[in-house]
Amino acid sequence: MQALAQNLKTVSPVGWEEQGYYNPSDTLRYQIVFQKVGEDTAFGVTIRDTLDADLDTNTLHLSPASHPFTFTRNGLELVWDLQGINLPDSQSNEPGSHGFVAYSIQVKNTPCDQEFAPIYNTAHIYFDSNSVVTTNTVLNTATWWDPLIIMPGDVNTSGSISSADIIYLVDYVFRSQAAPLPCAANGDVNCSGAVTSSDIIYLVNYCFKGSWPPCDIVCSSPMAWTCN
Ligand SMILES: [Ca+2]
Ligand SMILES: [Ca+2]
Repeated sequence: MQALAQNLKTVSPVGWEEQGYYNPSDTLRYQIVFQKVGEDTAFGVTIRDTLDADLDTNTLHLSPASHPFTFTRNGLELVWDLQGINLPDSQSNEPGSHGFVAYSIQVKNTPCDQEFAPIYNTAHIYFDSNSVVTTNTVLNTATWWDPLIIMPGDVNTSGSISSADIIYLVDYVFRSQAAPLPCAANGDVNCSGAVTSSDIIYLVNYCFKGSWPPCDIVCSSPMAWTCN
């Protein structure tokens, strides 16, 4: 069990909630830390990490590691080979028994009206010919439903909901003016899946008659939504 505890996968940002929600424009920074636990030096260490298919390999960037390595990528599988590392074991040299590799990557682009799939990541660490040590699994889920990006009712993406958004929506629905920003979700105030005159009525009722705020999904969030 000690070996498991010393061989970890970490991700930044961790994100919020169990799904690790994060802004899709952010870069995921993964680090794999390893330690030679026990009584023998590890002459070579190999780390294998298979990328989630929803990650964009064009954005893969290797970060500095604790020791020199050679790197190969076979499709989605990343392999760091640290032969000749001569990593001391934890009993003879605890401070020297640690190492890490790291990389950053972004999720594949997805239209902002669609949901992202969860991104799982686990690494496998091989010390010489010993059996594999499998790290913990980290989870991230990109989401456009970051209040900084998607705020139904804030049709013009000004950062707040006001009568200017009603005017913007009227111009779009009846006068074929500019579409809601950054995508239709901000204009789909009643979360029906489309932007129509019903959304204008909904927004008017909210702003001037104290009716329900935009979208149930937003109602259930801890954010306080006001029309100013
Ligand atoms: Ca606005
Ligand atoms: Ca709608």
